[in-house]
Amino acid sequence: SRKFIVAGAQLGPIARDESRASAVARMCALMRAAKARGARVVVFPELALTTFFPRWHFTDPADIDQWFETEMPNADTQPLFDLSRELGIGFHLGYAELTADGHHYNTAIMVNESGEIIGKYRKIHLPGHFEFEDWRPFQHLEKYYFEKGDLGFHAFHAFDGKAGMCICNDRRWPETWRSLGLAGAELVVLGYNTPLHYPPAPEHDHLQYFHNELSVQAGCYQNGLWAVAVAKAGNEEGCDLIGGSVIVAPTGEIIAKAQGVGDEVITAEVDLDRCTEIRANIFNFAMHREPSDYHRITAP
Ligand code: CDT
Repeated sequence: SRKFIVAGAQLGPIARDESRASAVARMCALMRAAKARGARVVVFPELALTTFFPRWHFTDPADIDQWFETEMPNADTQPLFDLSRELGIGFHLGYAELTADGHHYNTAIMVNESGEIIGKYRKIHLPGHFEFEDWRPFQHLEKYYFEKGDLGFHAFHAFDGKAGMCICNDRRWPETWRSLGLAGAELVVLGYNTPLHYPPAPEHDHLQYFHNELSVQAGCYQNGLWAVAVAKAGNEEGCDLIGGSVIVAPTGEIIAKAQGVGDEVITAEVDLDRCTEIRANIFNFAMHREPSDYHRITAP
């Protein structure tokens, strides 16, 4: 068997004026707590270094780029990489990436137990809207700030198995999970910033936690893989973000769940060999998938 302990490190709110150094110090404390519980890898949320800035409309390029990282690691995040190497624990981190040639992405990386980056993903399903909309109590301008990710969905060798990544809104799309499942991912990690209030359809507000679990549990079961899904949670600058970080088994069962909306570590033992229970049986892709009838899924 390939058993090890995974951790999710949910973050409570990060204030607009909170420094990256402060957020990183909080994450280092959570990394130590995860290691103390025996974790081999700890998963941090989407855009974990700053407040969720797409809730505001910035127009000056300098005001926009202040939220982005031009290097990874950099001076602010180096302590995470150093602690990873010192403790021998991997981590997953979401951040806003500005490339040398001027592209803006909502990005996540996977780092191994030696503090080395072994995988990178750029968010493909960007939710929200392209322009400022004055009727909203807060903005969700991901389509304005970020370009669609250009790295695709893929799985890479990590932790004696194959891991994959997606980010927040990606988890709601079955195509994300199936793409990662077909790539052979056995463990999918993701972070999210999900407002409790959804202004275009407020009648769904009470379903936000349910839809988070529904999406992750279905993705795991239908593809026979493990997932760690981790929130940035709590009341951030007047906007409530859901918590509910979960670790989910290939059976679709939730095996660990955060209790609050603050900084909190959850852990569970995963056995990557258990993916076979699903993949060799009900979702044996080679035997039972019928892609010749799925053409609408990839048609534009
Ligand atoms: N960060 C992110 O993708 N959040 C969205 C919010 C809903 S769409 C405005 C999500 O899918 O959780």
